[in-house]
Amino acid sequence: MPLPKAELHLHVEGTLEPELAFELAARNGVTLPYADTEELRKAYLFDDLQSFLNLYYELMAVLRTEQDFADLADAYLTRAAAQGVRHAEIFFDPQAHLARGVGMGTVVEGLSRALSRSERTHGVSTQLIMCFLRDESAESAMETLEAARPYLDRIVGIGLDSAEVGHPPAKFREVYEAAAALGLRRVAHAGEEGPPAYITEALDVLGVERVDHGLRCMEDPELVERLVRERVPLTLCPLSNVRLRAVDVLEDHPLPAMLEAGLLCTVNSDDPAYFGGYVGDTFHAVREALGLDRERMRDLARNSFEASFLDHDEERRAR
Ligand code: ES4
Ligand code: ZN
Repeated sequence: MPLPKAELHLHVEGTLEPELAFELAARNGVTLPYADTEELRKAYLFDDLQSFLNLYYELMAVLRTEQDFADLADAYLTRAAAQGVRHAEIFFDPQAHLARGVGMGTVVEGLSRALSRSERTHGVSTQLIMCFLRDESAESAMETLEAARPYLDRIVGIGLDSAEVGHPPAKFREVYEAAAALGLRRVAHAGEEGPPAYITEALDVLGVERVDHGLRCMEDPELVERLVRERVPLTLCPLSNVRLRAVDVLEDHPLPAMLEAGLLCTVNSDDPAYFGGYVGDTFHAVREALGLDRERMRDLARNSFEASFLDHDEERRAR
């Protein structure tokens, strides 16, 4: 039996497996510039965050209807449930869809179709986190928040993702303030490719309560001390870090040192179709590569519930 766990860093568009990409392409009359799933799978090799993002955005062209988004989410939930996930806080990137003429309603209603029955069909509770693309403008983020207003009963919080370097958190101060005023929870990617100062800025300027990745905090001992003291959760994605070359090999991942430092670390899959594993596969890989014992693996599973947006009663039911 896999350890029961929560997944807190998962981009639903990053769960698009080549097989489903071709199925949706055929259904929607979209032509992909790849002969078959094998050729597409070979394109899932990246040098860095940007080369991954280029393919990630290109393949989204196959997602057009509510049913496409429902099928995508349902395929993820099926795999996640099989790997012990009991609760998933799922990112989506509305701007990438709005830019292609796919409306906010199509995306949210489609995802909700799968998410609303997930507890019953998969035993997985779910929440949705709407991410802003940090390489788009602050005005665009604000317009996106406006477009989401009719759907906020389905959205627990906001996040910030896409190309990090050159797009510091402070660029999004206003939209984060507006989201906070609407009662939304706040997280942001920081310290994946960007410097430790972006982590500090996400905490101080955006008021995030959880940091996505946060890997590069290890370069700043004072920041580590603060994250430990304030018990700020980090949603680490070790397989993503290897595939996007933030670390050379999994054996070099700082996760053991981060746990040793007392950081509230969680382990997540990020974009599992692209990075070689869902969250159970990721737990298995870090245990093998980093020699973590059973107790450390249990800590990681426990941390995932503590770092989630579930309240204590919900947490107890999900574990
Ligand atoms: C992402 Cl790994 C990663 N980093 C930043 N933005 C993203 N969007 C999807 N995956
Ligand atoms: Zn991510």
